[in-house]
Amino acid sequence: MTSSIDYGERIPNNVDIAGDRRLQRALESWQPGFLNWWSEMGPALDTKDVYLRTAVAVGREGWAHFDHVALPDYRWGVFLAERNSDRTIPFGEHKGKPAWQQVPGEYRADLQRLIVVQGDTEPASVEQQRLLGASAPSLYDLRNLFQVNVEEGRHLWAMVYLLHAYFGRAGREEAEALLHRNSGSDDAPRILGAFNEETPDWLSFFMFTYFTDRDGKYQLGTLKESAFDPLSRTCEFMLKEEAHHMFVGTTGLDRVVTRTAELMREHDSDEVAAAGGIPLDVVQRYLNFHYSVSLDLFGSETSTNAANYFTAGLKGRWQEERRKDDHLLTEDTAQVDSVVDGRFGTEEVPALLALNHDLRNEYIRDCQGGLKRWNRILEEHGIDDRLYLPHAGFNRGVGRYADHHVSPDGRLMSESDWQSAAESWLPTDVDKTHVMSLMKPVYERGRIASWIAPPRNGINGQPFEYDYVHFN
Ligand code: BYC
Ligand code: FE
Ligand code: FE
Repeated sequence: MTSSIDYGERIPNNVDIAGDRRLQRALESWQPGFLNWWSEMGPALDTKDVYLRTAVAVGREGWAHFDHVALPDYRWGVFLAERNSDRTIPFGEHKGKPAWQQVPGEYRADLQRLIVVQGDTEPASVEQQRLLGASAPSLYDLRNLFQVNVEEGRHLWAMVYLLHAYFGRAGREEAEALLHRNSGSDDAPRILGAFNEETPDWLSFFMFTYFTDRDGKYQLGTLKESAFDPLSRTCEFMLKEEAHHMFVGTTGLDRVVTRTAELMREHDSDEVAAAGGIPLDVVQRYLNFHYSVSLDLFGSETSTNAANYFTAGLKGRWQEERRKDDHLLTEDTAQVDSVVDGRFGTEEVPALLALNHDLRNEYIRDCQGGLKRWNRILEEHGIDDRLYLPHAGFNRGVGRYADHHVSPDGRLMSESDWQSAAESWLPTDVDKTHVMSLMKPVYERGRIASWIAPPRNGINGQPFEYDYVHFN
C-alpha cells in the first residue's frame, strides 16, 4: 500500500498531523523559526530554482518526484516508513514483545537524548556547508549540494516531529534548542565534535559526505532497530535519503581521484597543483582528517551508555535481525582493540559494553569500499601510488586511543614525535590554501572545474549538461 503525501498541507506528512490539533499547532509554531534558521544559516548562494527530489509517497512504487523548485519553497515534511503492526522488539530485555507506539516513562530521558543528538547533527551539517554554493565546480554539483542540504533540513524535521509528538513540553524545548545551537559557535556549539569542524571547500564536502554521512548511515541503522516504533520508522525512511548523500561523497571522490590521475599522467609527475589539480598526498591528508574525526562519532569503544541503550531496546546493532546470537548478549564477551602495556592488543570485555566498537568496525569495513574504488582508478591510470585508511588510533579525541599518539600506519609514538610528523599526515595551511585557490564557481551548463572530472551520469536520467540550477 502507498500512502500518498498531500502537498497542499502546510507540513506535508504521512502521519496524519491534521488529525492531532495540538501537534499541528506545535509544529506550525516551530515552522517559522525553522524557516528563519534556514534563511540565516542555510545555503548562502542566491538561486532562482533547483532541480530537486522531493518525497511524494512512501511505498514500493518509489517515493521521489523531481522538479525545479525555489529552495525556500522546498516542502520539508514528515515521512515515516509504513507501519508493520506485527513488529516485535528484536533485541534486549523486551525482545519479542510488541514494538512501542508510545515512550515508556522509564526510557523517556534516554530516548529523548538519542533523538536530540541525532537531530543536532542534521542542521549542523547544513550550517557547515552554508558557503559551498559560492564555489561549486559545476551546476550538477551545486544541485547535489542543495539536495543534501534540504534533506538534512528534513531530517531535522523528522526528529523535531518525534520530540513534539512524544516528549511533551521537554520535547518542545529541545526542538527550540536545536535551532539555537550552531556549528562552531563558542557559546552554543553543536553536540558532537565533527559537527563543529569547518567544511570550507568541496574536497572537504566530499570527504564529509563519504565519511561523516556514513556515520549517519550506521547510527540510523541502529536506531532503525529501536523498540520505539516511530523512531524506527523515521530512521528507515531517512536511510533512503542518506544513500544519495553517500553517493555524492563516493562519486565526488572518484572524480577528484580521476582528475588527479589524469593530470599525473599528462604531466608525468605527482606535482599536479600548478596544473590546477589536487595532489594525491593532499587528498590523503584530507581523508586522514575526516576519517579520524568521524571515528570519534562512535563514542568510546566500551560504553555503559551503549550497553544500557541495547538492553532497554532503544538502540540495536547494525543489522540486528541478521545476527546469529541470542540478541541479549548478557552471557557474551567481545575483544576490543586496545593499547595494552604500550602495545596494540585486545582486551576481552562483556559484549554489551563493546557495542560502539562493534558498530565502528562495521563502519570501517564499509569505508574500505571507497579506498578500493579510488585505488582501482589509480591502477587503471597506470599510477602506482595508493590511498589508504589510517589506523583507527590515528588522531583520535574520543575513546581508548585518545591518550595515545598513533601514526596513520599504526605505530605508537611519543607526543613530540607525533606532533612534528603531523604536518605530513593532516591538511597543512599550504594544502588548504591550494585547495581553496581552486574553489572558483563554474555555473555554465556542461562545464566543470579543473580539479575534478565530470560525472558519468546526470541526475534522474538527465545529462550532465542539464540546467540543474537557474539563477535570478
Ligand atoms: N563528541 O559512552 P560514550 C548524522 C559523549 S551522524 C562529543 O563513549 P555513547 C549526520 C557522550 O554523549 C549520526 N561528545 O558514548 C551525518 C557521553 O556523554 P554523557 C548522529 C561525545 O553515549 C552527516 C560521553 O561522551 N547520530 O546523522 O555510547 C550529516 C560518554 O560517551 C562524543 C548519533 O550519534 C563525541 N564525538 O555514544 C548529517 C546517534 N562521543 O552521556 C547528519 C545518537 C561521545 O556522559 N547518538 N560523547 O553526557 C548516540 O548514539 C550516542 O550519543 C553516541 C555516543 C554514539 C554519539
Ligand atoms: Fe541526515
Ligand atoms: Fe546525510
